[in-house]
Amino acid sequence: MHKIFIGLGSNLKNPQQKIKSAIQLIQEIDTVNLISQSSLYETPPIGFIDQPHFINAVIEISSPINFSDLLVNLLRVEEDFGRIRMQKNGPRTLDLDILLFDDLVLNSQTLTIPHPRMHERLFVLIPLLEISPLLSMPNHGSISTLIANLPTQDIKRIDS
Ligand code: PH2
Ligand code: MG
Ligand code: MG
Repeated sequence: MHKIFIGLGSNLKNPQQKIKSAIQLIQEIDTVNLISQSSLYETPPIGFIDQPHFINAVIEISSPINFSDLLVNLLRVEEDFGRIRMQKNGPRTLDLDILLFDDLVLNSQTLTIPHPRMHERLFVLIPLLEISPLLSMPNHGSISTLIANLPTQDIKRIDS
C-alpha cells in the first residue's frame, strides 16, 4: 500500500464545489481509499498574481496503484472538469498535483515527486499540516519547520 498526498486547487466557477466533487471522484478511482481530507482554504494566487483567489485543499489516500497510473487517473479527473491548459500558473478550473508518494524521489519527463515547489507554498503546506502534523518530506524535512520559516500569507480556512 502506498501513502499518497494529493493537492487540489481551483479558482474558476464555483471552486469550492469543484474541489468537493473532485475529492469524490478521486475516491471512486479503483483501489483508492481516502484516508483524510483537509479543510478548504481560500488562498491568494502565487506566481501569476492577476487572477482570482484560489480554493486549495489536500487529501491523503492509500492505494496499491503505481504513480504513472495514478497520474493518468488524475489527469482524467482534471479533464472531466473541463481543464484546458493555457497559461503556466494561470487560472484553472481544477488542478490536481501528486505531492508525495511514500518517500519516493522521482524526476522523470512527465512527473516530479515530491512536487517541485510544494516546500515553498503555504497553500499546500498549511492544509498538509492540518491532516498530518508530524509529516516530513524527502530532502526538505518537517512540514511544520518549513511553514515556520516561510513569510506569512493571508490563508483563510473556510468553515464548511
Ligand atoms: N497553483 C498554481 C499557481 N499559483 N496559487 C494558489 N494560491 N493556489 C494554487 O493552487 C496555485 C497558485 C499552479 O499550479
Ligand atoms: Mg499546481
Ligand atoms: Mg498540476
